[in-house]
Amino acid sequence: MTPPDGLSLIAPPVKLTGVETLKQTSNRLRGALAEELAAAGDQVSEDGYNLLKFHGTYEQYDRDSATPRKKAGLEKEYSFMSRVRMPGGRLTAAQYLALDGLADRYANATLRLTTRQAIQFHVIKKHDLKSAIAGINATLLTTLAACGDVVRNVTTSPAPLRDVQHARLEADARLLSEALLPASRAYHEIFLDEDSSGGEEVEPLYGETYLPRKFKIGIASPDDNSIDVLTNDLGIIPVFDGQTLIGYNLAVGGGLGMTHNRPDTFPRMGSILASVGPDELLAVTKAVVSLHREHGNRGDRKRARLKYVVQDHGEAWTRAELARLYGRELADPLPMQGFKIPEILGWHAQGDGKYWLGVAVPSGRIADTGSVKLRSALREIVSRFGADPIVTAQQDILLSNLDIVHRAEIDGILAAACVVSAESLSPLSRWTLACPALPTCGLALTEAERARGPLMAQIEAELAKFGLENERISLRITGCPNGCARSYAGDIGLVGRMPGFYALFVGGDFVGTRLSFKLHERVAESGIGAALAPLLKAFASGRQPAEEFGNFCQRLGRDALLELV
Ligand code: SRM
Ligand code: SF4
Repeated sequence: MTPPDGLSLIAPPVKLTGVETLKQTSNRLRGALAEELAAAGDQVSEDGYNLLKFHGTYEQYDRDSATPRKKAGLEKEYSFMSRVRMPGGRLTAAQYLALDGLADRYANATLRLTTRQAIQFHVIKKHDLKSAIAGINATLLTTLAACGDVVRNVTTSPAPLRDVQHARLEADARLLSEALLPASRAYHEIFLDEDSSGGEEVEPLYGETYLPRKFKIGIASPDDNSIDVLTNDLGIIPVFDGQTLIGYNLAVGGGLGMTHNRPDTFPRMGSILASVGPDELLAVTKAVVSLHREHGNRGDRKRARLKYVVQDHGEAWTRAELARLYGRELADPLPMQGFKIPEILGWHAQGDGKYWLGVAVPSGRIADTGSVKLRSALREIVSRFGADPIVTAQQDILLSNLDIVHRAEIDGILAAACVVSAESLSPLSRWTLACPALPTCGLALTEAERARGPLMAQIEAELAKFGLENERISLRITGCPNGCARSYAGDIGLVGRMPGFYALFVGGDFVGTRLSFKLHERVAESGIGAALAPLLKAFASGRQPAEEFGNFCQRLGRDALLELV
């Protein structure tokens, strides 16, 4: 097997962005981070901010208090968000309990499950950051490369079904996640006090400027596309004949972020370009990463993702160039079944005598809030019954490896904590994602997580009017166009446009194979239900048998939908 070509093929860009120069001059991501973290004060420098991302951490500030504090002549309240890299969202009970403890000790007493099966800590103070990260590493987890211009946390279908197919998904996610970590020991030196050997360090895959931008990998069985595999830079779809793996289909160039008023930026679903055999996954993945490394735009970070390489050069070129980097011909995509998304919340048999319980976590925020003691209930179940948690890309949690004899007791713990059971969730609530947005996200234009409840309530009221309250519809809410809750996939997308206003997207599909389109540029937060009402009314009366809402909107198209309004 020929490895990807060396770094000599990187074409010198016309004008590098500042981040490119920083990467190159940072001594493999070290910069002055160690000194900055040890220094007084609650902030790091701009270079420190950019380098910290590679180590899984963002500097943030409290957006709620920023304006009043400014008026009072005070500095913003700075803190840090750290993201734990967990391939496929898999954790042991002991790891979960350790993270839960760290949330009290160093963060804001919440654990935030992400849309990429990771866990985030918010509001870590600078003087606690090193201890928090050391604590995470003590559980044999890491924040390394959870953010930054590298391969991020690898996602995969979450259900802990104990069969050959699911074992393969998990093993592949772990393999790729581990193999594609940066080689630099900077993280271990800065956060874990590892002695520097002083030897020369090479980054065989990334080179000294790493990737032009983040790179995301998802691996999905067609039976469960809850990770939206086609929205990844590289989507991998294993194809089985019975229990035998015959190969992997490769979807290249997916990604969702876009920038308002930059029509040359857009969401894109990955193109299923080729397939490889069962033993070729790691080598071909390195080739796709190299494709990004060599051809991604290093002069414009807004247009630096692999999706623009694929879109600009075309699929035929991409496949040929990928084959060149891979060093051999690529096979055509294998025939595969259509994508599905099964229900995995509630109780399910794993197939090995054990059970898992899927628990809904609104916006992925594990917290004790008012009468709902979700965090305490999960802690009790994990510690008493040894459940190994799995974070889903729908921001929920699966408690695996449970004995069915404990079912009544576990259900009782959740009920006593006022946690809504899977059976009692409204279908809209079941399938709604919202990004963190305010107050932590520096890029948020509107609320998302905090507006999830009120926005859902508006839409549910309209659904009820048309007898659609039991309809399976996915809703994704983001506070800006970056699409962190995958707002351009799924049935309905609400995308923060300006404070109090959302762009309304419809016409994607529930199983994540098609992008939605923008129906309205700006809808006031209080008018979302009203904006959807005519569409829901027409859907209730004019849908085809078994037609889903997104497919209905797609069939009618934007102009016809606007006429309904
Ligand atoms: Fe994201 C930036 C949160 C999944 C596209 N994302 C951010 C930052 C770090 C804001 C920033 O750069 O300052 C957000 C931190 C907010 C906070 O307070 O925590 C943030 N993104 C999230 C999470 C936590 C949302 C969630 O509700 O769970 C997800 C963490 C995933 C993880 O564990 O790694 C998250 N982000 C996504 C996804 C969805 C996915 O990957 O499945 C996307 C769309 C797919 C894609 O990448 O195109 C996404 N995030 C972005 C972008 C736009 C990137 C682009 O190239 O267009 C940004 C902005 C950027 O990178 O400059 C961004
Ligand atoms: Fe922040 Fe925008 Fe991502 Fe929401 S979609 S977390 S507002 S970057």
